[in-house]
Amino acid sequence: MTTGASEGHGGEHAVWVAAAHGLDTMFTLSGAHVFPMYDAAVHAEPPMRILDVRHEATAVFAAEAAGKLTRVPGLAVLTAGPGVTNGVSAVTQARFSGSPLVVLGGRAPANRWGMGSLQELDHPPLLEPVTKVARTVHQVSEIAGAVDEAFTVAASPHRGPVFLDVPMDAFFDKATVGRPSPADRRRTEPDGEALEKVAGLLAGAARPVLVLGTDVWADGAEEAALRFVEDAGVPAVTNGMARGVVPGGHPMLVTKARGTAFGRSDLVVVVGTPLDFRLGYGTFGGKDGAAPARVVHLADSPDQVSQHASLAASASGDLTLVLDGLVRALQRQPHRPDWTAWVAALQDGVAAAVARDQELLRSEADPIHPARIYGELAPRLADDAVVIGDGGDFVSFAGKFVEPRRPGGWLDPGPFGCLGAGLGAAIAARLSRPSAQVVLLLGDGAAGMSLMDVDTLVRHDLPVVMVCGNNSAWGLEKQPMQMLYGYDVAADLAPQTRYDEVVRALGGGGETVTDPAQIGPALDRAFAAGTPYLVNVITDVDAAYPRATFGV
Ligand SMILES: Cc1ncc(C[n+]2csc(CCOP(=O)(O)OP(=O)(O)O)c2C)c(N)n1
Ligand SMILES: [Mg+2]
Repeated sequence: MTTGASEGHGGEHAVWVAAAHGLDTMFTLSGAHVFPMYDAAVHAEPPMRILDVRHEATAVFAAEAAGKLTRVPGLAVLTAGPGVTNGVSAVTQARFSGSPLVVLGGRAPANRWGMGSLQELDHPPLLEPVTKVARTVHQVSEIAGAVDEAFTVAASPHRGPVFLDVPMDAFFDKATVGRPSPADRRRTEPDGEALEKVAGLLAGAARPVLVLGTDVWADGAEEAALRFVEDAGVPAVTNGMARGVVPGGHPMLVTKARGTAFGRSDLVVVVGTPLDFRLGYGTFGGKDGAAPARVVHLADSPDQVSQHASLAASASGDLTLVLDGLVRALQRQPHRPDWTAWVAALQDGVAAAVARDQELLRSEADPIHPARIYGELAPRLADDAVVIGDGGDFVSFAGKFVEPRRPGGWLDPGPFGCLGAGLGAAIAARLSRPSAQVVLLLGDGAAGMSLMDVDTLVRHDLPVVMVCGNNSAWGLEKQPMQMLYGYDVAADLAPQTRYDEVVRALGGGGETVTDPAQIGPALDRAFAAGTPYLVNVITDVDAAYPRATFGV
């Protein structure tokens, strides 16, 4: 649908449409090929914020994180050639995580194509494998429609990135176009028979477990998911953006007993996340002589249902409709099994894990054990805190020790596992959740990939608390190499680098901590600082995360 017709250049068309889709910010790094986007942002009513960063990866990571947090596709604007290629890893991360994202690239002018103008690169073939759609918009008159479609496609299940580039001559050109008004979101009904079958499997299960993943949040099904957990009485494990859907401390949250839950379950129902390495490729059960578990996969769209796992049942559609439909189908089952003993056993497992964790969380070890940082941080986090992980072992410890109390506040790199997303995600979090605590957890290795964008936090007055777990190593690679070869190379970083001094040099604040008793007070100063502030905690390189899988 379109409303009214207005004259403008290509950038104006793109900005009108982005604003109509709810956008108030573009993430970018300057280049003449995309000047029309800036001119349009400056003159828009109200103006669109231009959040200019120091590396295009940060721009795209920020737009991806904005998409994850707000559930409206984020917008990154990249200049032609190296601007676009610098953004490719972050686009790929969005593809792997199903994050709604629109990337608009500049492009060398069509009227000189083939003559060797600056940065003349045909981007879509590079982007095509890592996006839902990647194409060139050739005419100024097509920009509004193409951008409207890009936002719609990026936001439709299964979500992901869309890439468009616009030749410079078309971008600067003028046309009169109607302004598209975004189509209403359509919800796909799941197949009723498929839900009946899943309900039958649940009614016949003795030890069911529910797994909730990122798409539960992305699809807006967090309330339905909690209703399902509470009405059906199925214990749940959460991962990705679904962490917090079942709040930390909730009696049905058994993430801390996931080894027993997955190992002894006879029916695992996985919702909104792929059956990948994080979930043992969809093989569960078999612990202590138990039979293999049956597996049900519920996804936001048919192409997300696992092709490799052997499934007892599956369904796809809008995840609220799926989960509410399942509650009703379960109510129609003649027998509802009694899962009390199973749930109680898992709750005992959770209580035992919580008790075991206490020792590490309070560790007085010197050098500092990374767990102690979370012993200090977790009690200081408000319910609406946004916690971002960018690193190896340091972030794995966070996954173990930080249990969010609300959904949509946990940002990890997802299955693509790309280091360097941290500063971009922190920028987006600060903008999307203006009054919430924003905490960025950085491995020292990861910190090196995006720390220069503290400059962006400072220039745009975006206070963020950064905590660097500084073990002077690429820890998550050092330990496996030791295990495999008995030695390691390319794994050590300079000892005790003062990343806090880097932040201070860029206009923020920070301090280095070597005494476990000083972590808490340093965090209090960081939260009170009102500026970007990095607490650089020197940790024990030998305190490796106890890992069951390396993801292959
Ligand atoms: C872009 C990118 N490069 C390399 C890797 C491989 N990798 C995964 S974890 C890791 C080590 C991270 O080190 P650090 O951030 O210091 O965290 P630590 O494990 O030491 O706590 C590396 C190099 C990756 N995941 N992403
Ligand atoms: Mg490290």
